[in-house]
Amino acid sequence: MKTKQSFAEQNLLIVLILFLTIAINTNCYSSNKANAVQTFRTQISLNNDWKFKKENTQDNLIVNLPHTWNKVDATKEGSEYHRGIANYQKTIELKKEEGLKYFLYFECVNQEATIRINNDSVGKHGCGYTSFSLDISKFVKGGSNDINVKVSNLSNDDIAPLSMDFTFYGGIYRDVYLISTNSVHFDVVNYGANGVAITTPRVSAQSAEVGITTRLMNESKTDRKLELTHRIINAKGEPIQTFAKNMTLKSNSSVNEINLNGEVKTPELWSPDSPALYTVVSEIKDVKTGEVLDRVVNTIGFRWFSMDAQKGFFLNGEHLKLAGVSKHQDLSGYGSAVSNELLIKDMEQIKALGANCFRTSHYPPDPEVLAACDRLGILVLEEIPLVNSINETRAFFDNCQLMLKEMITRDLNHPCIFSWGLSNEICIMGKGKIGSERGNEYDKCLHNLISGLDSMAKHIDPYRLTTQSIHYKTERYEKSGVIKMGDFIGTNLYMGWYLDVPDSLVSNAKKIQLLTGNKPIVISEYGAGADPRLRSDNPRRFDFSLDYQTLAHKIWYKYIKENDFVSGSFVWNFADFSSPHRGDTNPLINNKGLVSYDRIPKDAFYFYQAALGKKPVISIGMKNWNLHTGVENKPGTCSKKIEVFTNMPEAEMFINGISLGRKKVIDYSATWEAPLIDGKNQIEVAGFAPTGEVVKDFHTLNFQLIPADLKQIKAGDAIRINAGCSAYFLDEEENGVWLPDREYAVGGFGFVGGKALVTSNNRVEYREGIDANIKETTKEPLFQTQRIGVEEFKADVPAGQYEGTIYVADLSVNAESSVYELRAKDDTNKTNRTGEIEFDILINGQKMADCINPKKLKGELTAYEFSTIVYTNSGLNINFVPNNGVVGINGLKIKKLK
Ligand code: GCB
Repeated sequence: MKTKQSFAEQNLLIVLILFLTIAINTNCYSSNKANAVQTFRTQISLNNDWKFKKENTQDNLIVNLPHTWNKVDATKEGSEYHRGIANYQKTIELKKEEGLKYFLYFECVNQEATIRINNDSVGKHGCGYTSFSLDISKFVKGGSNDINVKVSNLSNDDIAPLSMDFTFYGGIYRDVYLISTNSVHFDVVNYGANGVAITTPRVSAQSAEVGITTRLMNESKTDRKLELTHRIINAKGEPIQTFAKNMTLKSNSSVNEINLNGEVKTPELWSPDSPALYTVVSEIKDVKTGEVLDRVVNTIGFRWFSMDAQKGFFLNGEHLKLAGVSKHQDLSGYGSAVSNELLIKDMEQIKALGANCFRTSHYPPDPEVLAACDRLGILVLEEIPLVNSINETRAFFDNCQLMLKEMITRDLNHPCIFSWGLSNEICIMGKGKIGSERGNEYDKCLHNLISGLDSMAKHIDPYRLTTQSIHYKTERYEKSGVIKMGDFIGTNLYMGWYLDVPDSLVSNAKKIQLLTGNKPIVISEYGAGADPRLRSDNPRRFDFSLDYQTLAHKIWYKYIKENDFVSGSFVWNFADFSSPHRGDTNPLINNKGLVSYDRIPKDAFYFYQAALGKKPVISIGMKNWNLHTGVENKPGTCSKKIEVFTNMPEAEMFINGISLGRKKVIDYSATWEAPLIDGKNQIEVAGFAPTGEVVKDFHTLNFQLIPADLKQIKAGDAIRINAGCSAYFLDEEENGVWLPDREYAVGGFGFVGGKALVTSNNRVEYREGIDANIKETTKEPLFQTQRIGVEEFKADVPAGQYEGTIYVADLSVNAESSVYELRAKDDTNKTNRTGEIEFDILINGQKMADCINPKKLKGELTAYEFSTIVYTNSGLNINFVPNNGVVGINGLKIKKLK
């Protein structure tokens, strides 16, 4: 059972009584506590014990919220995740009391919710990311009440987003509450807000203007003389200012808006370094009886900001480079149904990264996330889920406006928010050719929609900046005029990933800025995919190695930092997330995160921590791998580059207690060639501040040293080669690391003949292997790459018994291309593809396998392994003899058994 923070801050007695009531009968939501008549609101979690049933299925489950029905199938290969309809049902017991009001508050349901109580239709909501409340007073009765929520995550042409590069999880995936209030109360059914809207129109170090708009209702049978008060309380719990007003509210009146303004002298300012917060306790009192009838609590903060096209962002009059990340809500093992505690943990990890800013891509987050940003000191750009394209209908327009209104109304009071995002890459999938009659018609609609949203945002909240995030192909934004809308522009730039080189990121941002009429600009997305299982000694674009991701971020960040016209930047993405159309190396996962789907930091995380962090820090980059391998290149050791990230000017590395020397740290990084021995290696690094402060990091790396002279290979040793791939692949299932592809050299091992299968499209001219998920394996990086035209594999091993395993998959088909167009259509260089293949295998001249045809044996894009045991007096020669096509091998392992 969960309670909200605002609730906890309310009358302690009521809280205790409530807990007692709940403890005695968890299903009884009573308004008549210990014979005391309830005077003001209660907010009770309804998260537990919902009966859940997917339409047209037999399963009847009991679930707790947050819940999504796509927790498992979103990342399960081989079938589409379920988009459909499901029902949630819950019975609550209520001692309905005359004069009390009852509401249901849904933090979020994706995407359409139809609510019935005791079989009466109560209401509907159609946006998967905003909160809403319903007045259920006239639908509930004393005794048992049946709440039914029908949920659909089917696509609906009237509701944004129409397409997306993320999973569209179905379910009630955020909290649900039952709120009861006195008949005189703050408005509850107010776009997810609590009836008290607080703005700080002008703030300086000397004073802060505060404007409070309150929505009050008297739904009682008599006119009431009331006192409205708002007490502002500082962090020490001291009231520093009270705004009050007496009024008479007519009986059964609808919403009354009361505006009060005032001033707070010498406010403690809110900033990422010092997120000073104040509490506003708002109460309605009956003047006659002195009884408090309703109370809500809000958090506010005082800060001011501005943005300049050349000089960047300023907070409280000081320059602040916005350095942030974007993030989706989902988490490995939970889908989108993530508890408040884990959502807050994410925000704490973002703070620990050193970020001062967060873009809530591509939709409003859970309210607890924003509360955490207020507390932690993280500025927020919050956006609606208007992504990729629009529909030119009234219903679609209305829905976009509703989403924007719900987002701003609910979240207006948060000091962390500095900007409202109106859309993301809205021209990536327009209708009609640009400039054609159809194109112009579409662009006109687009223009009207975005400019309407912009005006609406400014009307509801004149004190925040509006923005949009646009992609690099600007023609349609220019043609439609959308590029000039909003107070500043966000640009999603993937120079160095989908196209071009990392060095051109910022120059492209400049080009886009000029097209906006010189608006302030942020880089709202930039990033590179990285599979936590891949490392490369020679990183290159689209190899999905951790090393390329780090390399690119180092370059991107350097340019961003040096250029003041870039007000800020948001790494895409803080964490890996599920995306149903992705065929990257982690299937159905967009792996551009600085941390993995289960939040393990990648090397680039440590780089940013060093670059952004204010406290002295040092981290060994390789520490998310505790296993590595390599071939001996000096007697008894293999030297490997180990990179360290630190904000100290100098650092020193020790391997197994021996110093590798001090180095100057350049751009937060220093690299040593570390001689690694077979078995455990103790890595120690120390960073030295000029003040004498020393920071350290340690890591134990288990290293499998492959002898240069293979004659020294021992029983139990295995050699694994990831054919056609230049990266090392950490295979946790095998507790081993696959070596990059290699040519045979006398005394050693490797392939003879052939080359890596390389595909290309109009964005990426060189991608080893293919962009497709491979079935029946967890070794995707092994099976996605292939060496084609292979004749032979040779290993100069000593006499003994060996197991040889050959890994193949039919890669002759093109992967289904994503509806998400950032990854351009696959235009593979067909001459480089193997087509259907069939071959025999001979080991040391003896036929071991006939007619290996992966397509026939397993089907397209499916893993196939062939294993055999042989004895040799000396050396292994594995020959691949084609019967049909060109032989393609994805991996090869030899293991000395005896
Ligand atoms: C983008 C989109 C984002 C995608 C990202 C990517 O530009 O705004 O939704 O996930 O690119 O990884 O391709």
